[in-house]
Amino acid sequence: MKSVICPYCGFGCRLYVDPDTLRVFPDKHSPVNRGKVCPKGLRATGFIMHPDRLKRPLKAVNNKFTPISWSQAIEEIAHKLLEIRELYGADAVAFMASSKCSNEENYLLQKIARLFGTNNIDNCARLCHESSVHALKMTLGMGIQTNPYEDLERFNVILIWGYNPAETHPVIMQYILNAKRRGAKIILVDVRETTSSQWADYFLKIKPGTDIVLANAFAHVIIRDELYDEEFVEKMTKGFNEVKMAVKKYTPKYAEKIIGVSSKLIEKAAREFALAGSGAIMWGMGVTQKVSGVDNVLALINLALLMGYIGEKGGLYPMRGQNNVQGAAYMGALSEYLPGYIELTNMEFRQRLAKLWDVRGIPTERGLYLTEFFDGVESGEIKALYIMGENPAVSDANFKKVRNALKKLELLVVQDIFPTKTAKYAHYILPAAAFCEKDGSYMNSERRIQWSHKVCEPPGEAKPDWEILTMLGKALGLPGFDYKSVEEITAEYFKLFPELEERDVEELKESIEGIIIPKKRLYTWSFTTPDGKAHFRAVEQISPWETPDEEYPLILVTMRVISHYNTSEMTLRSPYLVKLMSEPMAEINEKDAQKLGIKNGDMIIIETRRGKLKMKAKISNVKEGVVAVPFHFKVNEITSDALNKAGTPEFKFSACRIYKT
Ligand SMILES: Nc1nc2c(c(=O)[nH]1)N[C@H]1C(S)=C(S)[C@@H](COP(=O)(O)OP(=O)(O)OC[C@H]3O[C@@H](n4cnc5c(=O)[nH]c(N)nc54)[C@H](O)[C@@H]3O)O[C@H]1N2
Ligand SMILES: Nc1nc2c(c(=O)[nH]1)N[C@H]1C(S)=C(S)[C@@H](COP(=O)(O)OP(=O)(O)OC[C@H]3O[C@@H](n4cnc5c(=O)[nH]c(N)nc54)[C@H](O)[C@@H]3O)O[C@H]1N2
Ligand code: SF4
Ligand SMILES: [Mo]
Repeated sequence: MKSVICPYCGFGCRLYVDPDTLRVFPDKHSPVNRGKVCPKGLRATGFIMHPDRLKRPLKAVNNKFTPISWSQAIEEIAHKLLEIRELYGADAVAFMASSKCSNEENYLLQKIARLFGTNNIDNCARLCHESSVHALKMTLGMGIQTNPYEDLERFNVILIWGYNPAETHPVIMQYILNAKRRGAKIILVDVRETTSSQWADYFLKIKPGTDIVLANAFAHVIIRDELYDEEFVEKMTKGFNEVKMAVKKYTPKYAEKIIGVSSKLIEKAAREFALAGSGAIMWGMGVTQKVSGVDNVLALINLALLMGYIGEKGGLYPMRGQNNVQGAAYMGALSEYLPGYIELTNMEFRQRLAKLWDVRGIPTERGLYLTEFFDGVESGEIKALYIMGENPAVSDANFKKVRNALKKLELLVVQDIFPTKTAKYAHYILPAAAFCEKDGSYMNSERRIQWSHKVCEPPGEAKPDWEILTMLGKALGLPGFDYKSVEEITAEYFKLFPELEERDVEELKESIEGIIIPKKRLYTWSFTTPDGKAHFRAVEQISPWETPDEEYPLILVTMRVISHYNTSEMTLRSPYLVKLMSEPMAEINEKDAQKLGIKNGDMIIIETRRGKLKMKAKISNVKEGVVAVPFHFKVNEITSDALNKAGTPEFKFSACRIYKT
């Protein structure tokens, strides 16, 4: 049996796959999943044999997809890309990398983009935790999770905010529940009761978008009652006084009116957090997918800094979503950073890259964010889009706008394992090998690089993404695209990072532990900001883009369920998982349902300023005024596409109305 890394979430479970039956078994020796697996992981190979798998390169001819040879497809794509560069410049082309693909594959695609001459390279981190990256970088120095999962078991309080791990990273629950068994307290903040909230000692069900008010109220209590770690604040941080002034008005009584949670519960939870002595803060999309996303994260970081819950005494856990979203970003598949989150203008690193890549220059201007690509098409700035393993026609906000833009492109290439909703608009579709059909390395949320081994052959003529990109790089005439094996690419990216420079690829392949970079636990002594201090940032409440009004009085919130995964291209083709949920339902509060005469199971229309969707209603314990819909199907037809400072859409707040059909 060969071991692979689970192709779903960013927790990074190691699984064994039987090559004959494709049955999956969790790895007992993995320090990550420790013998556990969730329902998706257990059926990780469920979609591999699906008849829809792409098997040959296809070209759109007279509105029909016609098979074409690999050599012809690559030659024609390269020719068109070069022609567009000649006519409009390199920035007329944009590339979407894939959080589903390996480090090597993401490294190659960003290398292609930058050697081609553009920083228009991005991945779905933009739709996800880029707000966390920006906030962590400006306060602590690095935009990454600070501590390993194992630390969760020794902290005395775990604050879980806008994050539902029991559905989205199920196996991490064993760490959280081990902590709870040991006596740690769990404080959970969400806008609805969730599978995770059943484990909370303190559950604060707030109104959507009021997170800063609550976090500032916590800070108010901590400062008012002098519970903060004076020594840590004095020696290790800057900006405390600004926060002290800013949170003065956020008394628990003031917060109660805005967030809809009693001041007593706010007081109790804040004191529990502060008096614990050590603690983790874990957060997810309820925090980041807001126009206030970056500031929401800053407000949470302030709480950790007040208590010194960082390094040994605590950790910040922006739990990464996709199996390799951390790796894609670390490999440089972001339009504002080079590999290792290095600034585009960092001369020393640019020289290192140029030497390794044997080129003179790399573009310095920030590229467009993935979420700006489509406006770029609309304005005529972007003419070609190369998409590897990403499905924006479903995953991006207000997807009618996205689909209109896709239609306008002079060249759209989609490299995927399935004919996705995005592929419908493609000029060329390239068939890729799936996770267990190729070798490569992946990085999980705790920054652990792990090797995933090839178990079986890809279907038909499908090829590993790194092979496809090697052919493309060569056809574009870029230097250094002679890779004969994936290991050669691993060895190349190892050279970019000081912690990996001396490491051996073979050693990584054999290792069950993998390698954590830059190190297991960050900030035990100092911070990586220019002055070595952590920086508080005072933040004020920011209103959502669309506030509810008479016409659209309710709030549409989107979220995930355990059995489906993102745009569900994989899970809807996995027979067992489809059985668990084949259609979405809209969760509404009992009081709202009564007012509107809606009963459990009734068909309703959800309408926003962008359109309507029909689905069944499910009466549940969501906050009054909230309509909560799983995002895996079609909800982005009607979501708000307002962006925050980090380029992330406000997927979790659209004004809406509902009525019975
Ligand atoms: N089963 C499954 N697992 C997955 C995925 C999947 O699609 N399916 N996707 C993966 C990916 S890419 C990611 S990024 C992660 C995401 O993992 P999570 O962050 O856990 O994902 P969500 O369910 O989108 O959002 C978390 C919670 O935010 C809450 N929320 C909404 N609005 C607000 C608000 O204003 N304030 C607060 N405090 N909470 C709010 C929602 O009710 C929801 O319970 O999951 C990963 N794991
Ligand atoms: N309303 C709403 N919208 C959201 C969110 C939300 O919470 N609410 N969450 C956002 C978040 S956090 C994220 S991360 C995005 C996710 O958005 P996407 O990344 O667009 O979603 P996925 O469904 O994960 O798409 C991955 C694609 O990769 C393909 N694939 C799988 N394996 C391989 C491979 O080995 N090679 C290649 N080439 N392709 C492969 C799959 O078939 C699939 O088409 O969605 C965002 N959209
Ligand atoms: S927790 Fe995540 S990585 Fe582990 S088996 Fe489930 S989906 Fe896969
Ligand atoms: Mo994500």
